[in-house]
Amino acid sequence: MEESIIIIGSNGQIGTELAVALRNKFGKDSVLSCDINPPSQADPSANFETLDVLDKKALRALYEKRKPTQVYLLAALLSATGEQFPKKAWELNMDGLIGVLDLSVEFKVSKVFWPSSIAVFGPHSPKTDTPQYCVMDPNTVYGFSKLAGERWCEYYYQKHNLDVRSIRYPGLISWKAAPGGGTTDYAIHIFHEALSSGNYQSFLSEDTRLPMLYIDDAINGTLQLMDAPAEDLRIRSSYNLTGLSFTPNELGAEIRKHLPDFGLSYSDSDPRQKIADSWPRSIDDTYAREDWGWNPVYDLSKMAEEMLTNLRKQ
Ligand code: AKB
Repeated sequence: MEESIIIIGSNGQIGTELAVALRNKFGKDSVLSCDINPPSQADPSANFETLDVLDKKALRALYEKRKPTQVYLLAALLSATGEQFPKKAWELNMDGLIGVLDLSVEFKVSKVFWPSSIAVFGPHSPKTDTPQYCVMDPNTVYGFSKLAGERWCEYYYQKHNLDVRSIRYPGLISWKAAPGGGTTDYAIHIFHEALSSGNYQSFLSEDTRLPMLYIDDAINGTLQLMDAPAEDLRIRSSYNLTGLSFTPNELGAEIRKHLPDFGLSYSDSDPRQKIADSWPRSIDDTYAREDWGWNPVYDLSKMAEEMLTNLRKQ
């Protein structure tokens, strides 16, 4: 069967690269990218439509027109922006998801992908090798909207037989699209500043360890999960996933191997610190490894080298 794929929120960090991967896999005409804003570096041959996921009429019209077989819902406000606009974050992250789940049931979509996050964990979750199942008391709007979203995904799977698949992404590191208002964004800004000014002030403290993932691994993992036989998937809320864990200090030391004069300082009064302190330091992703063969390839040194090489070319 010919696939008809819609990516909603396609201009962000994940969508920009996932769209390319899906077009390579299924063909250009099979994939439609949608976002509330036009893309900044538009590929003229890529199908794109402007869409506000909260515009129910427009969303329905899109389903009617495209009859999607797969839907990727990526539109969301992330952790730091969500704290600035809490009601907006709840509305977008929740109503956007439920609108897509409802239409996907009605239009018999074969598979839906929706990203969750390590932000679903909170101050009382175990910090090291955080397991799939544990205490979860997120204290950001982003975090508890993602946790509620996970429950909705599992609910639609159980009640409506909708094949929803999801990953709890850690901080994603990429060079193509700018990050959008997250707590882990320092790990991207640091590369840009290392190359442009040779100095960076991290908004997280030197020893704040967070789970991270290089974008190529994240995209491959997403495709792997979407390809997995439905009966192999034990998790219908969202899979724990990780690639590496490091601190700003360790990342700075890695960058200094390429740029020995790189200067790194730390801010001591950024509200994102409190968010980072409530998140895991590392993640146990055994279920993803066992159920669909998750096996990331980027470690700290390979990731830093890729970031610097690609940003230098830009
Ligand atoms: C954020 O920092 O908000 C995101 C995330 C970990 O979900 N990158």
